[in-house]
Amino acid sequence: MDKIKEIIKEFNFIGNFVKYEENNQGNINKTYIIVYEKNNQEHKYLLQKINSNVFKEPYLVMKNIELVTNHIKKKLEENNDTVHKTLNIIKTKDNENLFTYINSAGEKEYFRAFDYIDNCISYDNLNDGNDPQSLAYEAGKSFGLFGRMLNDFPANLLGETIKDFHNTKKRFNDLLLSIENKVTNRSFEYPKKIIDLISMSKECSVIVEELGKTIPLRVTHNDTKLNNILMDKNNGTGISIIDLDTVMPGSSLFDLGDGIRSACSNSFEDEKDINKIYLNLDLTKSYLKGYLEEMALYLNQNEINYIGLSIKILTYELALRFLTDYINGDTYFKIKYAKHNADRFNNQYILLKDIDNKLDEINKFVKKTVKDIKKPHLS
Ligand code: GN1
Ligand code: MG
Repeated sequence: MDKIKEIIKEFNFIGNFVKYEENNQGNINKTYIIVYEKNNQEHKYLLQKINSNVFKEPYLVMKNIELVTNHIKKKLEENNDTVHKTLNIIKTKDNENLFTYINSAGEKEYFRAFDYIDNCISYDNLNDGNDPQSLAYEAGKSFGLFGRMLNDFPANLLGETIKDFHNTKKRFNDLLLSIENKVTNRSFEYPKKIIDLISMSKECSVIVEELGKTIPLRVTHNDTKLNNILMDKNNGTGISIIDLDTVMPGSSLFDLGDGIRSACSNSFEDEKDINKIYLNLDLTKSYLKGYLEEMALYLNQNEINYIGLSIKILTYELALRFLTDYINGDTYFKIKYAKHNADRFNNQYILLKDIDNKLDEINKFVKKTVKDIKKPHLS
């Protein structure tokens, strides 16, 4: 029998199996949409094979997700919030969060399932939507709400699913190692850009240096790409945050910086037309407004002061990661063509330079917005 059909049988899906199809979004895990039917009603599920090359402890990933989604469910209930949703894990028939499949090579493959959240859409780029400004606001608000709902969740209950995930200093050292190790000779393609990246490494280590000191450790998502938000197909409201594999202790600045990098950069990560690659300031302001409306009252002054810089740092970090993977011979990110990681690197680099020129304006906007939000609460 077809392997996926065999695996589907291991989960507590309700009704009769109709069909499944592969979904190609995401750079890491493999995803399938599963359709079941009961009493003439369709019910969809999501089945995912966890990339265990990236996530070395799949059970820890699922434990974190279970804890965090239970907490969010409780918050939504307390607030009588029926609009927002969170992931709902479908257990296996053995009541486990994961099914382990042993493949023909004798290796373990880890599968998990969730309810499919219907009537939603996720965007790779805000310009794909009808009203990019309000979508940017909703995107910021969605991750802000996520942060706010987890504000009282003790970070020490969660394990680190990928060690040093946003350790920008370590990411920088990894780049130097890849150049030294010479699995390929690809570093010779970018001598000037590499020197430039080296010159920025100190400035871009600020969050890592201050984390747990002047920047508090919180429960954060850590992969706040635009397409990790499900939005209502009809009115664009942010409904749910997905892809919770990297939820772990971190900084609010990782989430906000990466969110703006991803949502407001005006183009796809592998855009071919380099004229389209820049940070769209209007979208950035809408995103920030949405985020800060939810989170401003919870952030400390240092977190607020570093917001502009965090967009630069997270873009720098991803530029390092794409380049490192390219030099290492494309072992981490899924690629669709030979120079995919090279294109992704070049784009993040262009974006980085553009963000640098816009930091003053972003910082001014943050200051004013936070002041406006806090004002009514002072009286
Ligand atoms: C990966 O899984 P996906 O596509 O949402 C990566 C992120 C990167 C992103 C860049 C676990 O995210 O850190 O920012 O690609 N996730 C992991 O596209 O490495
Ligand atoms: Mg991911």
